[in-house]
Amino acid sequence: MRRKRIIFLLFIATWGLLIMHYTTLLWKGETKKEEKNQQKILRKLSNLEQLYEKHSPELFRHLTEHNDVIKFDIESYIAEGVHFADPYKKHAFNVVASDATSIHRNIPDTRNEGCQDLEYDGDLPSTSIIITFHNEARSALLRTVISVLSRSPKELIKEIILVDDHSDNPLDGALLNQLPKVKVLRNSKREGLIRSRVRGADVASANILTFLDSHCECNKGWLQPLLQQVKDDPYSIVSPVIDVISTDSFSYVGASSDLRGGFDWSLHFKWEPLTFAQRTARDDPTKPIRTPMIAGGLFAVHKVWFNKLGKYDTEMDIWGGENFELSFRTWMCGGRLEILPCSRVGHVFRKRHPYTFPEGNANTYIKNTRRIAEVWMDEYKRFFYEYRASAKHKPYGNVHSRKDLRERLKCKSFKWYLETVYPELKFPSDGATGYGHLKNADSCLDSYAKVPPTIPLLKPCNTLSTTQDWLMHKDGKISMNNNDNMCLAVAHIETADNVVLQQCQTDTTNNNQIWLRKDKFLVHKPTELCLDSSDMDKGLIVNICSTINNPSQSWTFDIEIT
Ligand code: LR7
Ligand code: MN
Repeated sequence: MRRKRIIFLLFIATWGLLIMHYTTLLWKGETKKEEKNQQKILRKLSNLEQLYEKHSPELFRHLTEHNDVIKFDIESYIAEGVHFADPYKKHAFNVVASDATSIHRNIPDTRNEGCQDLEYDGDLPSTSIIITFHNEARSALLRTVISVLSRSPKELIKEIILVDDHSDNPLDGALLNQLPKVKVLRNSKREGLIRSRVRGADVASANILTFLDSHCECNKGWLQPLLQQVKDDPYSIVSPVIDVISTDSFSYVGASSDLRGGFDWSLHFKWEPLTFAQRTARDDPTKPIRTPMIAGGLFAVHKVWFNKLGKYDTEMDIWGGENFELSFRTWMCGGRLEILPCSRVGHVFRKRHPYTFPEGNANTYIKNTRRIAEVWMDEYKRFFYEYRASAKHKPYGNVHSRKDLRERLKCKSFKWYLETVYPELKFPSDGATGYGHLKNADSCLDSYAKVPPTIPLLKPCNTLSTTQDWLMHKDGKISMNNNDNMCLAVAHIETADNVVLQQCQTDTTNNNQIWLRKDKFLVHKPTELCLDSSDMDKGLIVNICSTINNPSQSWTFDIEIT
């Protein structure tokens, strides 16, 4: 019995010893692993510290002052991004080159020399940086954020808001939460850059919002000019000069600062060189350049003004057009757009969209641009539809709330914008000098019947009617714009009676269809009589031109090009 007990006790003791032994071993192993990890992290940290100290004492100071030093493992963050055999496939730029390019490198200071002497207020307001992204290359996204941190005075960056527009990998954004000042929001579904920016702007806590694309690199001193200008003129929306980061090599190249933003009638943005006159009028190359349009991705704006102006049209999807909408709205509703030559930010300009458009690329662009044309371009939208005939039949949703906004802000007309802000925009070169309704008092000339000779009538103006759409050509003919090839003429020149519509003639010796514009009069060339609506029981007539301002002889087209 005793022996049995002893054996049992020995058995228990052996087990105990064994368990103790293995626990120690396990514990040791764990600590080893832990130690290894620590060492790995330390190695990385010291690498990073060295890297920062060497390349960017400024950034290093910035990050260490922040206390949450460099807990961020840049190498693994980038390495764990998605990589395809073709380096251009996923991002439409060379991601291998981006990955191989230091996250914080020296780039040329591309500013005009005069910029270095400029001084800024010591109490500039701070800003919230808003960057939206969808499947951005990790190295490009990180470089954007690091360049903001390292090349901006610390106190001027309130926060960096990253809006992850439902990227495939939520970690692309989430991991960046560890960086100083960074806050990451993620959309639960793909919204597109417009709604994403509004989401970012709505949570921003600084008084000034600064938007950037997710593949940028802020250059030395980029922020102060933007903040100073918005501080001095809170109604201005300001952009940096956008330098070029090569899609192939990722080298950083300075762009010309003698450019401003413009567009064509199909609503495509383009850079335009300043005219000779504009350049010579600029005595100081560091001064802001007024621009009819901004490229759209990189700009600073006072938050109150951004909100009052109506943020963005959040019914626009994915990509495109929002910069037109913002630019027209800003100018027409009392603001200004400027490019500041002393602020420089690099951007990777791509040749194609690397992401999908759930409704199709063309449909989305047409929907977005139609919304702009319908809300902001007044009678000039006809030129947009002339250039994009297919747009006329594409759905664009409901624009009531944007029209209400325009009403509420008492915005000026598109005509004002063209005349005052963008007189350089050429009209379509179809040789017409007058377009649209031909108005007399409150009525509009209407050609209803189609069989010649037709007597045109005056009817209530109707914006949808194709029988009220006229063209006055350079040669003096006034024709219907519905391809019927019908021209205004006097029925019998000898008796100078009714005005009718006839088949347009190419015979240049016959000038019965030729009208001359004299102030508000339309003078029939051969008879020198004026188009007159004083006796509409009879129909439209020509009559002796009055010397006083006679309403029945006063005619206006929607658009007149002089
Ligand atoms: O669905 C999307 N969700 C997003 O968050 C699609 C895009 N995005 C992000 C994207 O990751 C990027 O950060 O939105 C930003 C802009 O998209 P890009 O880079 O594909 O656009 P872009 O540089 O080709 O286009 C220019 O025009 C756009 C019109 O909608 C926007 O205004 C962009 O911000 C704008 N970029 C610039 O102004 C930089 C200079 C380019 C020029 C000229
Ligand atoms: Mn971009």
